[in-house]
Amino acid sequence: QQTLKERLAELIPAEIENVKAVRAEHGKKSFGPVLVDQLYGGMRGLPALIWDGSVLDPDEGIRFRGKTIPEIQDLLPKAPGGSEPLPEGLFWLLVTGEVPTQAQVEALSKDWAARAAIPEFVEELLDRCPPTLHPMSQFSLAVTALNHDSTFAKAYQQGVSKKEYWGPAFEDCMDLIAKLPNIAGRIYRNVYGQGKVPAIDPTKDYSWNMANLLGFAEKNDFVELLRLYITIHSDHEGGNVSAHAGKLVGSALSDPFLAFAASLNGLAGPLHGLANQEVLLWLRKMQSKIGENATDEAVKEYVWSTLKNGQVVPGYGHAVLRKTDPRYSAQREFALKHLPNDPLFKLVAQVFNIVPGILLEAGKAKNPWPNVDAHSGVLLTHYGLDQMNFYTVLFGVSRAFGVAAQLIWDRALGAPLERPKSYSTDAIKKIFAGK
Ligand code: FAM
Repeated sequence: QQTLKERLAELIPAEIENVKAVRAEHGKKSFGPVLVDQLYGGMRGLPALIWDGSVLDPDEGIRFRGKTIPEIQDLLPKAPGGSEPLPEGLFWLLVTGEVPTQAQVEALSKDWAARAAIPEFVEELLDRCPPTLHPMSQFSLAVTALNHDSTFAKAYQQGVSKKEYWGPAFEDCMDLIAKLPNIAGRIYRNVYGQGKVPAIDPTKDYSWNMANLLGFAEKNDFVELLRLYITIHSDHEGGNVSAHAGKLVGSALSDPFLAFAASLNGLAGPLHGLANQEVLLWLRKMQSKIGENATDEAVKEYVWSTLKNGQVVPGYGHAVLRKTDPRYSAQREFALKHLPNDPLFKLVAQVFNIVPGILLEAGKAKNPWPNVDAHSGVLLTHYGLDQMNFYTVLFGVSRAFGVAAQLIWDRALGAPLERPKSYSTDAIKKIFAGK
């Protein structure tokens, strides 16, 4: 059966023509006014990017190539005896827009297992990091160092034609995804002292190997959780910090390793991917303050104290979403199925009943509902992965799927260097004086 690269090669010419036709017909049309506030306000809602892999509806949440998370869980191939989607299938869908066969997904698992080894100097780089260096900083420096063997960088130096950029970019993206488990696993074992990094098992899927590198492969439910986790954290349309950073840096023809390292540095921010660590820290701090089985009243008071201290309630709110994140709901379903009596799950449910009302009453957050990070740490903790400073590394492993898919298509469609215009406040005053 066809490989992903062969299928992609067939799809690219038609998409190039499709974009050409859309630009010919609509290229000179306007979305409407850009408001001065958008220049100061983080470009909220500013139409500025193209990405076909996923689109985020404020009320409905994410759709991967038009499919909701429940549809993905239903449609994508699963592991033998498993019920969660295999991330290999999600990557195939993001890249091609098509649902792959079981055999195509298995071929991807094998291809990534074959590409999984990381250079010895990168292992030594990680081994030299003090355990006090945050896992995300270690992650980012190791991914940057993979530039050493970049197929794209080499091809560019050899004068590859721009029509062929997508081929070496594809190879780098496959190598990137394939090498993340060994990097993440080494960081985990170095920082948390779990000893020697096991070998990749070429007969197993990506999530099983990721779980095994963390020492949790014998917990089948954990492997199933990782399959769901990597699937739902992979992509969240093009404008979030990690997706956009990757796209921006890639637009300078920095290779996918350098581009994804930029994504990781954005994901390491507490308002973005680090929120999954912040949520657990916040829950633990709350428990140490008001006890394990606190009353609703006590929880309410604690939430208000967070806001009064000028801090955000981690795991709640979103720049685009205006409803409960379906990525939260998917995790809640998993918890109801596998760990209904977990005490931390019960606390997350209690917080879910309390926080939105308070955020609404406080009246600032445009979205008072939980996002993906409100639930993820609780699931990982249940199976024993309770080192919360590592959580965003797992988010990063997953987000590589979305960023890589986008980098491949940007090179295939000849996406140009990104260069928006900036203004000084003096200029704003001059331009709009009296208007
Ligand atoms: N707790 C307290 N205040 C919040 C809040 C929250 N959860 N969410 C928003 N606000 C505040 C926000 O700080 C802003 O206050 P100021 O005017 O004083 O700056 C006001 O409400 C309006 O903000 P907004 O327009 O509703 O949200 P933004 O689009 O500016 O920001 C988030 C979106 C996600 C950064 C924001 O909701 C937040 O800080 N949430 C907590 C951190 C978090 O969970 N981030 C993870 C997001 C997740 F999707 C991801 O990327 N992994």
